Amino acid sequence: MEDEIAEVAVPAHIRLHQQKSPHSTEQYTGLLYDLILSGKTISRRINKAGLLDILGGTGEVNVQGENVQKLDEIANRILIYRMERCGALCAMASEEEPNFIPVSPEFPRGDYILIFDPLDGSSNIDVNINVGTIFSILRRPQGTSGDVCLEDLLQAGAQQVAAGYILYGPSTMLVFTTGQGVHGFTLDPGVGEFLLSHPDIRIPERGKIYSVNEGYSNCWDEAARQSVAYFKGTDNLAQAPYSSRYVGSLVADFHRTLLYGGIYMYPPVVEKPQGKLRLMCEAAPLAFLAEQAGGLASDGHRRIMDIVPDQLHARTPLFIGSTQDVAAVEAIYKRYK
Ligand code: P6P
Repeated sequence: MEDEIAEVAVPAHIRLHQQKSPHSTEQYTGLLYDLILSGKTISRRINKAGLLDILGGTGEVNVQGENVQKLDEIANRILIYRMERCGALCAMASEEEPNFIPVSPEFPRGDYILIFDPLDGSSNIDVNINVGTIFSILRRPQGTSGDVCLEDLLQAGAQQVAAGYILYGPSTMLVFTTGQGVHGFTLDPGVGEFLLSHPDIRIPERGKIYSVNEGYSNCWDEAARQSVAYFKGTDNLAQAPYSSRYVGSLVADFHRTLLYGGIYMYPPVVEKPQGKLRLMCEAAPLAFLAEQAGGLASDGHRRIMDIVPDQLHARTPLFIGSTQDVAAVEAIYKRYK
């Protein structure tokens, strides 16, 4: 059976699962194909980065106020160039770009909107730690046509038609959902295809690992402090302290949480009451995956998928992972409401 699973590439898997999805259009399948091709191209550039002069920063600062790493910019350019030609999109938005990108009329356009973080965790690039591309796919609102306006992009995560990430690490993995469960594919460089390696991923109801940057604990609100104390103590459902793991790349920390269970937390801090992570290109796509795998994603009070962004680069606190672990945090936040 193992060999049979390993031979299922993404196109065959999409055809199999898309039959049940309202988005089984050729446009949509083409969108996923070009997104996957972009991931393979980025993976090849990352694997060669140590040999070519593309490590390090460009000296520029992005819209988030973060230093732009060369591979950040390369990944951003690869995705924008390829995806504006895929024929399925009317607009895109990148974590690296201040404004959304309408697809030029010179290219075939479609009904989908792609939101992405081209290379999440980029501060880890120079020390060879996992980084990843996170993507979210929306449809343009029913009844709209022609040029896209910003309001067409500002949709709650519950409106996503697909979401996923490509994790560049010891192996390159694609994990995505189209609303029919969560499936993981591992890139076979010899074949040049992502092959099904993790069918129907389910996140354990409760884990044994918590993931948070405790360096900011003096800046957290009391609810965040109590939440972390819950996982470090014995008064939790496991009746034992959880292990602490924090890579500093959201995609890597989330991928571990998805497979092993537990919780990833990025609480608000005094100077960032909305937290650091972006709602549309980080929290919402991962929330879609978490829920499709049987987990939860919350800002402490609300389901991430219910939050309607008020701006393209809206930020949100994030508590995501096993149902029982996220529910425990929400119960603590309820006490401090
Ligand atoms: P901190 C990377 O910049 C990122 O957006 C996520 O990948 C990561 O989880 C987080 O920031 C790390 O932030 O404040 O702990 O360094």
